[in-house]
Amino acid sequence: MSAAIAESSRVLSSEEIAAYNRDGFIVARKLYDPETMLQWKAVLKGVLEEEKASGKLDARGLAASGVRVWARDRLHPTLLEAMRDQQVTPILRQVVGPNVEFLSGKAVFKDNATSFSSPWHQDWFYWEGSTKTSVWIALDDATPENGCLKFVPGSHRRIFPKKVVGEAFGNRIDEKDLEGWPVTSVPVQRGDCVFFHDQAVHSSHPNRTGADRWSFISTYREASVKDASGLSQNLWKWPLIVCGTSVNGGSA
Ligand SMILES: O=C(O)CCC(=O)C(=O)O
Repeated sequence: MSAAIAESSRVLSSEEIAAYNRDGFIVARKLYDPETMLQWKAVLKGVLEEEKASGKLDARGLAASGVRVWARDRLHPTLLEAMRDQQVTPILRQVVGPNVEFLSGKAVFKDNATSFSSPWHQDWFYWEGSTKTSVWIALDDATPENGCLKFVPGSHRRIFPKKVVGEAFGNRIDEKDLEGWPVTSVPVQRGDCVFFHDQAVHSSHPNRTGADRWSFISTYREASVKDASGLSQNLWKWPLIVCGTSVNGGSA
């Protein structure tokens, strides 16, 4: 382990790494403390309010989609610094590799106005190119009642047929293509993190409670692999190096 990483940092056990490789996802429990998660959520709410007030964001569109993405150049400094902090970096080294770069972060919020269930999909549909790894950070407790994630374990080893529809989460997988596959709901508590492969098929439950279910999803890749992803040309022009070196123009 690098000298820069505190000895108390959490790492995955060999069993957890084996589970990640087998299933395409793993939950790291209590990676962050609940107070920090409430601070991040307050920061994100503040940013979204500012963006709405300044006219940068259409409030109705935002409420309808429940999603907002920021690349490195637009992400709030508190969140940007956290994208390579001592909680997440040791596990990224384990599941991504020795060279890691951060690409973008996304707030996904369900509340009393926005209760959607995300449809089945592989994130890879949106960007293609080299393998990406995302971290779904629970800013609130998430359960089957309020919209936790669901995964299809082992689905990350193949690309499923893509069905394109003209609405939010437009790249989807038809339910019939998942017949016979197992489905696992993944309830988490505030501060837990779900690390997942970009081919891991996932969706989420609707929020039936009216209470907040906020999450923040950060996305990374192995920076030593040249990536031909379409998003590299626009959204991901300036990756942030988490550790190691980048062949994709990433910088510290
Ligand atoms: O947080 C959710 O409800 C699901 C988000 C999701 O599937 C995604 O952003 O890829």
